[in-house]
Amino acid sequence: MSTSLIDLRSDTVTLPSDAMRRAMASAEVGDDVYSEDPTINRLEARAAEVFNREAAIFVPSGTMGNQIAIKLHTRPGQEILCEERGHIFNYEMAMLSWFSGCIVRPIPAPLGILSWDLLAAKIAPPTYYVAQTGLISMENTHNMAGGTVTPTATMDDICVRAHEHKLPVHLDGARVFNAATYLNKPVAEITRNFDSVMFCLSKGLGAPVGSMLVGSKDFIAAARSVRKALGGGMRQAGVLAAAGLIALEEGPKRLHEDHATARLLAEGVASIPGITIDLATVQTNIVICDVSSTGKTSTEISAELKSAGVLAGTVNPQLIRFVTHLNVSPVQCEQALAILGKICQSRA
Ligand code: TLP
Repeated sequence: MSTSLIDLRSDTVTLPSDAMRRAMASAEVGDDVYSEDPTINRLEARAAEVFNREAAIFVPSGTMGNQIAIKLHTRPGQEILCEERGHIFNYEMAMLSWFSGCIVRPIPAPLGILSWDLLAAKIAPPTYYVAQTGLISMENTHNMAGGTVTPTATMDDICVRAHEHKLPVHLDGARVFNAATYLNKPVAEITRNFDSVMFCLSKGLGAPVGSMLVGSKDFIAAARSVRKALGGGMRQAGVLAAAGLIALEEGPKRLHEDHATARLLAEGVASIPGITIDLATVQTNIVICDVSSTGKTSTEISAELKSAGVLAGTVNPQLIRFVTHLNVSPVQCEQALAILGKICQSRA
């Protein structure tokens, strides 16, 4: 058995390829706060083209991309509708309250997949004494629902109907290329009706740093100001954009491999006594399973996995998360499964 670490905590752990490192070393750079970094300008133009939008902006992280969008779409005192396990609500340090002065009205949805009916029931009535709904934010794939994919027709329906209600819709598309791979459609098609889309270069696509926010020319011009206010003006960051360009071109082509590895892992996990998993949730590169019937908590199991060289994430005391990516092979997943099987056999 291999003694090297098998890191299944997240696809954020991916390491830049040799091609990325070479491109980074030779990247042409300039001061991006003056919009003079040619590599960043190329990346932004290419992202806008891939998403069939007017413009795009490079941001240091997915969190910053989401929070810039939220700031621009809302006013203080408004509510944001999102799925209850959404990243913007649970993992972005309450920045939507802190920075934008909004609160979330969380909505539970089966498999994390919202529908217009679920959302419509939570839109605030237009009375002067309740906080008004300012934004709908969707997540595709849905991370904490297990990487599930919202179908294109559902996303289109939500966006069109939200617009009829004069509500903007933002997409947290941190893993939107995984959704596009699952749906076998271009990202431009599956995101066409959103007012803004954030996607990460630094997850399954393999770049070391960076995310993009795409939208209209005016929206992205305003985003440039908010990014600067947040300290996200990164100067000669073309060294990062050079890797981002490779991630954008090459990354999506191999995501089906991560999905196949996740399926292998999920099926193996499903056969371990004491672990339960709904295989229907395993659509992309995330595997979330319930370990409560093993007699151990997810923290205990993850600590035992770690001492055997396997890194996994815990969602809560019952749930463990494994994420597949370009730096983990099917063989390593088989090894991780064998280790997990042994840990679950030895009851606490
Ligand atoms: N997700 C991370 C953790 O923060 C949970 C992970 O390991 O999955 N939207 C979604 C849907 C995300 O999953 C993440 C990161 C972000 C936004 C934020 O991206 P970063 O980490 O670049 O700020």
